[in-house]
Amino acid sequence: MPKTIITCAITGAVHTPTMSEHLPVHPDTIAEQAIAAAEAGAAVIHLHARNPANGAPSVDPAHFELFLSRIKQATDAVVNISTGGNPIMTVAERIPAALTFSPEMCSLNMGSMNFALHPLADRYQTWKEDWEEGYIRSSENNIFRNTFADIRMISEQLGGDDHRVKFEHECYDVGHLYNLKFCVDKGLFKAPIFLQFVMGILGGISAELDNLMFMKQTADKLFGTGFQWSVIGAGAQQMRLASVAAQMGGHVRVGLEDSLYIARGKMAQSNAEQVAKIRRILEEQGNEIATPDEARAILNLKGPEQVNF
Ligand code: KMH
Ligand code: ZN
Repeated sequence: MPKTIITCAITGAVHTPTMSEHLPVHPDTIAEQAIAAAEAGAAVIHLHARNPANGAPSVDPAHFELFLSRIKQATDAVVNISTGGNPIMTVAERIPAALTFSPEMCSLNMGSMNFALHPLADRYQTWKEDWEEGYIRSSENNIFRNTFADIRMISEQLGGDDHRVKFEHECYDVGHLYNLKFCVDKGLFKAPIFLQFVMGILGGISAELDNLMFMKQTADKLFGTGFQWSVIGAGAQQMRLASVAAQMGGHVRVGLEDSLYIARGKMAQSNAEQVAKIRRILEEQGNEIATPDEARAILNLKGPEQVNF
């Protein structure tokens, strides 16, 4: 069994300040929670930025700059910058931070979808910030745009010799695996490709074990041995899907981007708390946790000395 890479997604663009006081939305808390998550065992830190003034999702390189070098100085974790950024923006708007900082990894979303968060809005009567309710409700009618041309553009701009970024291919449904297969056959991405099965987002496949099996079987059929894979169980299924994925030879992603909870009905106090929990579960079931350098070897990353922050 290969070692298991724990990715921790620190803040994302799904949850808003009202939803949890523990969600880091300020550069200081993003940095502190990222460093603590790495110390708890996360080899990869997946990062979005927030506007420090109001906690809104931001793709501004100036907002990333406020925490990237702090994280790099304090940990040897692999930094992964999101190119999903904010589901209401185009790809061209979402990639300047990745182009500026040239990280070892970036996310790459493998299809267009109605990335729907609107059912969350009915849980809250009042909101801390005035952007939150409209942002969440408007997702009912929003297409998160990731066309084949967008995907090719990201691969050319970030995957080529200038940046040599390794992608976390976010696949929200089985069709996204076929989109990726098409791109691999066109020569856009080289093995080992790194698949992230994103399960439990409304608009994509649900977070059920039989769907996890189907995603894995389809990946095996399409990519043979030329891939590594990981799973996000968004919301309540986070720990369950992660522990099963690791038993199947997959890697795992946790973090407050994907779930605000540590157990049924209990809010997580931090990203590190989720990392520590999945680490305990995995070690109990016999998985060994990959260090950042072991993750670099498994995923064939360019190395921390090649980034621009
Ligand atoms: N928020 C996750 C469900 C990205 O950053 O590119 C998907 C995500 C997208 O992580
Ligand atoms: Zn993300």
